[in-house]
This record gives sequence, structure tokens and C-alpha cells, in this order.
Amino acid sequence: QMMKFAWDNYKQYALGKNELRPLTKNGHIGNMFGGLRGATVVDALDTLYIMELEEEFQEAKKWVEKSFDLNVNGEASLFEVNIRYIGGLLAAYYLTGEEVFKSKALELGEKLLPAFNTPTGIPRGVINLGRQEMRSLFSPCSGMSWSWGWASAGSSILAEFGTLHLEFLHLSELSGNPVFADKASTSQLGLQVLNRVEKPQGLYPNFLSPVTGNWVQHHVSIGGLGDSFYEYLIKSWLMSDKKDSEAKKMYDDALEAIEKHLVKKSAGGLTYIAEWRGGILDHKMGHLACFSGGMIALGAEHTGEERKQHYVDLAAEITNTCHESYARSDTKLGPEAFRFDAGGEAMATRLSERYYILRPEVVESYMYMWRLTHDPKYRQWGWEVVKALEKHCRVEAGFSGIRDVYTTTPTHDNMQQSFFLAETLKYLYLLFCEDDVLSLDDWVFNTEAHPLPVNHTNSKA
Ligand code: DMJ
Repeated sequence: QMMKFAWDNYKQYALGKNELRPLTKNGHIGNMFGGLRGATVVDALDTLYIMELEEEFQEAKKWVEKSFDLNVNGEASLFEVNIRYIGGLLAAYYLTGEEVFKSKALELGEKLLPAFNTPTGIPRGVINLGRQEMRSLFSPCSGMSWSWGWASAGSSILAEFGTLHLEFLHLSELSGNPVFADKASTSQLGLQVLNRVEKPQGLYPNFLSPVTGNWVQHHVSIGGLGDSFYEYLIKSWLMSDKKDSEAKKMYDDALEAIEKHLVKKSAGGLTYIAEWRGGILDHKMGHLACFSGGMIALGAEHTGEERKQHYVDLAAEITNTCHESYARSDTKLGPEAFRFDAGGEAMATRLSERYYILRPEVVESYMYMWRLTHDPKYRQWGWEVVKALEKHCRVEAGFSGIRDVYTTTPTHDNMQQSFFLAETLKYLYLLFCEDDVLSLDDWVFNTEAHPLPVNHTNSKA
């Protein structure tokens, strides 16, 4: 019902725009997708399908067939286009077998390739989606790429260039063209650049120069800027039916370094993952970092018996801390970031970190922890989130983020994020499904919760 409500309102007030603004009842386009439209449609396709919202799925499919225009000319985030659009289209194709999703995914994938034309092959973060061969006086930037203006010294971001290969491997698989896999596979990145460059204490900093292949700044985080790089290492291995041993080794080594240098316990007994700035710890966890409970749980299932319990415990402790960040707020929704210092534990201490934008990471970890342990507390915690969303985020025409989780009368931010339909609602739904609905043995979820099939043919080779 929540999904239907979110979709129906998007359809009524914002179909074809990227997101719904539920207070003003209009659409939002934004500047992340380079002129592409319908981010919510593409992000919602697989969730509608999985939830058997047949009529709504057909509405979304019809929009993709009739109105999804790839002939655009604007600056897009390579990462966001990949995880939301390519991921969403691929998942819709694999679930339904409908050719339209496959052909759109391949066409869009082609448009992203020029981003990899750098001295190291590490892509830049921003790409102009106009066709390169159409470059002219009127669209001189078609096919060109840039680094984000805010990223230090023209660097590329770990969580962006490290979050491409799941989707790109499938683009190669579906097209028979190895170019996608060659550009983005873990082994390419791993062997050629990341394995060569020295890692401070085994940690991966967040900023790397696509020109020299060296780190630009020593900020390490399992939250924003770093997060899905680690996620895609373990998922690469799983998606390859456990054949991509290099990705597994990179994941194991990275997790060991993270545990050694960043995992801490607060005075009150909460386990958290701190951030690292040139050797100094920042005792803060972002909401984004809360996906890590689920990731460590997923990895634990496939670890040797002697380490398995250790990682199950670590995943449970981190998930518990993230639950505390929700439980300690007045709305029972968690802040964008929370700290562990004299000011308190698992609570935001800065005004600017008190907001909640319908993010999925905490319920994502509940879903993985549930599937791993079947401890009913994860379903209870998920249900607390459902109730809180209904109470504080549901408005007349959709769901909205809130500006302060520490007040029971929060103001709304007037934005229904597309990832709310792609991820938050999908993970909540799966938390209450049987384990064979999108079994973790057969599917890996990309970082936007779009399911991609495990390549079981590998095991027959
Ligand atoms: C999503 O777009 C993805 O999960 C991404 O990896 C991180 N942030 C958002 C949701 O919070």
C-alpha cells in the first residue's frame, strides 16, 4: 500500500519528472541525470513488479516504451545514471524478459563509455550524455567528461568509480560486447590501479586521480564517498558465483583493515565505524554507513566457519547501533549522521545532520540480518520504521523527507526520493517475505537495490 501510494502520487503529479515534490504536488528534475527524465519510473519498475502491482508496473513500462528519451545532452553523474537507470533497466529486464528494458540499458551504457577515456582508465565522475559524434558548435561537450568541481584536485571518487562493474558485466553479457566489462570490471580496476597504489594501513582513501592513479586526499569512510566500493567487491564475487577471487581478496583485506583501524566501541557499548582523516579518527557514522551491517552479514555467510561467527556478531552490533540511532530520536527515524563523543552516542549533535531523506540503509541491513539469522527483532525494527514513515513522512500526496528527526512535529523537505521506491520500500517488503523471494543465492542487489542474477553458468564451465 505504501508503494502504491508513492507511485500513484508520482504518476498523478510528476510522471516523467525525476522525483515527486509531494507538498507542492509537482515534479522535480534536478541536475544529476544529464537531461534524462523519469528516474522514479525506472527506479520503481522492479519494485512494482516484485510486489505484483501489475497495473502500476504496466504504467511504468508504458512510460519507458513511449516517453523515455535517451537523446539528451547534459551533464550527468556516471554513478547515479549507472546505479539508478542502468541498474533499474537491467533488473526489469531480468525479471520480466521484456526487450525494451534491455535495449534501453545497452543504449544508455554506450553513452557512458567516454567517461573512461582517462590516462588510467579510471572514469571521471561527470559525463555529458550527448552523442560524441554529434559534437558541434551547439553541443561542444557531447561525450566529454569531468571531475566533480567539489572533489579535490580533479579526483575521481572511490564509491563512484568502484560502483560500476556489477551493471557493466551484465551489459557485456547481454550485448556480447566485452567493452563494458573491460572498462569497469573489478579485476581491471583492481589489477591496474588499486592493487598497485600504496594503501595507507591497508585502507582505501576516497579520492583518486584518474590521471596519475594516486590518492589525492587521505579521507577514508565506509559511509558517503567510500561505501558502495566495498559493497561491490563482495557482490562481484557473489555475482560471479564465487569465481572472482580477486574481488573477494580485496574485500577481505579491506574489511580486515577497516576492523583494525576504524571499528570502535563507545563508552556505552555501541560498536560503530569511525571515519579517518589522514590518520585522525572522526567518531561519526553517516546514515549511509549503515548499509555495512548488511554487507558484513552477506559476506559472513560465505566465510570459513572460524571467522563466520565473528562477522555475524560484528554485523549484528553495527546494525544494532544503527537501530539505536533511530530509537533515540523522537520520530523513530534516524539522522543523516550521528556521533560518539561527549555530546552523546548514536545521535546527531549538529543541526545540519538531523534530517532524514527516506534513506534505505538501515532497513537494508535489517533485511540481510533477518535472512541470515531469522531473529524476529529485525522484523520488529522494520515495523517500527514502517510506523514512523506513516506517521511522520506520509503527507497528502506522497512521502516526504523530514528536516529534523528529533521533533515529533517535523517540517517536510518536499521530496519523495526515487530511492525510496527502489530501495526503502523494497527492502521493507523483502524483510517480511519468505527467503525464496529474490533468494540471495540467485540474486545480488546493486547499490540501488536492483536485483541482478548470479552467473550460475560460471559453475558449469
Ligand atoms: C542510493 O542512491 C544508493 O543506495 C547509494 O549507494 C547511496 N545512497 C542512496 C540512498 O541513500
